[in-house]
Amino acid sequence: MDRYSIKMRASNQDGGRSHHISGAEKIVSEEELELYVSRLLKRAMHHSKGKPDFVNIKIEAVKEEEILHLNALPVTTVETETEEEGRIVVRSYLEKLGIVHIDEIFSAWTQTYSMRGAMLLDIETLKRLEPDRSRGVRTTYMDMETGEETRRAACSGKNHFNEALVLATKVVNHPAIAAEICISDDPDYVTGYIASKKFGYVRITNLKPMGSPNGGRIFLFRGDDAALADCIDYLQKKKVLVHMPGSRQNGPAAEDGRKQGETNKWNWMEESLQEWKRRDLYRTMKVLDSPQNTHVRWNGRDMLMLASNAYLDLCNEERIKAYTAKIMEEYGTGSGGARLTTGTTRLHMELEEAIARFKGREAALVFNTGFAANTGIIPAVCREQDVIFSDELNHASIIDGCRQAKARTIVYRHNDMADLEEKIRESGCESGLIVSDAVFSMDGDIVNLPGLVRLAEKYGLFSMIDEAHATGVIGETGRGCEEYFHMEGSCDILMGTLSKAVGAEGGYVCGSHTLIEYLKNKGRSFIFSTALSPVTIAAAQKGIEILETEPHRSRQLQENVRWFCTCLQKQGLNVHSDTAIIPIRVGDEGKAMEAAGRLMEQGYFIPAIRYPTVKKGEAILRAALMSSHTREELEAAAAAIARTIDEVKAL
Ligand code: WAQ
Ligand code: MG
Repeated sequence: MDRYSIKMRASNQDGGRSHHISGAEKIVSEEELELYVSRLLKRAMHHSKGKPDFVNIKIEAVKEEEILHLNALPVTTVETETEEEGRIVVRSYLEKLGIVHIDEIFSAWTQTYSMRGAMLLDIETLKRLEPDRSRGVRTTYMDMETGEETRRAACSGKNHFNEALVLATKVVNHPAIAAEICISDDPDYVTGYIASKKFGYVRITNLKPMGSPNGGRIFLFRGDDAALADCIDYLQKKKVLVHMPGSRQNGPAAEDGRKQGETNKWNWMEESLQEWKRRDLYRTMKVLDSPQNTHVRWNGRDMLMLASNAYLDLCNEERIKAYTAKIMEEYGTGSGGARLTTGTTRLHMELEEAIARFKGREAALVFNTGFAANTGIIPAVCREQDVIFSDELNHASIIDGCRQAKARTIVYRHNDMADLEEKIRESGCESGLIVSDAVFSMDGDIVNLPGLVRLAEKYGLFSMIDEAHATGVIGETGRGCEEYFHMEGSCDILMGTLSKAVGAEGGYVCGSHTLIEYLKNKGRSFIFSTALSPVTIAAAQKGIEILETEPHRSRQLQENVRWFCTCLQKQGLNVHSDTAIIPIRVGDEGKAMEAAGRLMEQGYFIPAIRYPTVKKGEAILRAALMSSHTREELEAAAAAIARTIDEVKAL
């Protein structure tokens, strides 16, 4: 079967200067030829950059035996939040490929912006090898070979991902190309990639700032003159069909729909994500290759962890691991059922007794997560006639618990007891709940427990605090908020997590027998979840035991916080905290992101927190400490943080 290569190029010749609008190419069968010519024409005529006054469509016959068939490179995605992070990823791959002049490659980058083709760079001599330097070398004669669905989608508009995967597959299949790095020209498209035969096509979700039109490609070349001639010939002339894996489930089809405004049920989702990216609010994950410790491995680098909730460094504790391994031998891995059916083991009961004892309460109940605890407890204990009073900075799980409850919710100003009392009075309620974080998760400040409990008692309301960031952290022996205020036993509902200081997983609530029995029967997230596995429960048991028997860990953590705050203050930063969460004010969202990115580059894992998590224009770097950080580590980190904040403020 013979095929045809079609190349379309649309431009505007207005005013004598040719201005590129869009271009595309396909390799299709004879039967498909007319169809694709008209589709490419349609694409040329309906481009967001405007209507072209010159469209060139070139059609050439291609013999089957001329075609090189290649399998598409395997694709992996690395989520990054900033350009700096993205570059760290590129750097780590270049290192893994044995490429040495990485800084020089990065600095060549800006020269590619104005080019229509790619830079061909010799990785040994750093010489540019393109025959025409202002244009660059262009790869052509390539297309994907796949099901009709994907092709149809791919032809209806520019599909960055599919087109790039085809191009990269062709490029890195030449033996003299060690790798290709690429960033799009499209100002809204911040995903780029590094491709190599060895590691495949690695998408990096952020390689440039949103809104930047600066894109380019570098083909990294290693070889002699003969290889060079062959390489250029291959890139420009060899006909390549790339066999794509899977079908349109890959996602790109949805993106086409978005670009072309076609009817596509995924459209709104894609659009919403794009919008989120434009507003600098897009969230991504950082993938670690190590246990949660003061030092973690991220993208092949050792990072000082200043963001973990593993406050007492118990996620990788030898005694916990040994005990858990033994329990896994005895009890296996899964629980097989909800707590009220088949999922309760002796360990579950023992853990609940241990939590109740540790917190000085009659009973406790374990939920699968802290989130599940809050969304289970609040709707259960609040009836239709009740009113919930909730601090404006409460954690999302409390907010969702309030939303799920039949009761009305009234939000009071952060930790403001006068406002709370006024709102209780105004509501005229006779029963209900006051609920607050014990330690607020973003600012690291502590609830006014004396004030809260006093108002609860005065107005006959339940009091509830969420000790996620308090347990193991505050109080002389790490028992949390009540111990901190010397108010043991004063709160009606004590909720917390097993996933932070305790080093395991899960949420809990403790209180009276009545409360716990009621929640066992009415807490929907408790009733309708499969129980945590015996392994997780065992880890939590050992974790609680260590909290009880080794209170010096909490004291060391508190000591670390004082030391770190002092170091930051010496550097001129106005920082204070009584908990393990230390907010360092930056202000501007962009600058906070930039600072976090630069700190990542220096080996410090510390996130920027921005709107909507904190108020607009009040972005922070949020440090979280562990008991096992050393003074030296914290001192060096404080210096780096202060220096970096100065740098970004001067930008
Ligand atoms: N040959 C060589 N270089 C090219 C070619 C080509 N055929 N086409 C474009 N370039 C160069 C040129 O310098 C452009 O300025 C630059 O690449 C970027 O081109 O997995 O859209 O078409 O989602 O803007 C990456 C997709 C999209 C990442 C890349 O590039 C993903 C993209 P653009
Ligand atoms: Mg460019």
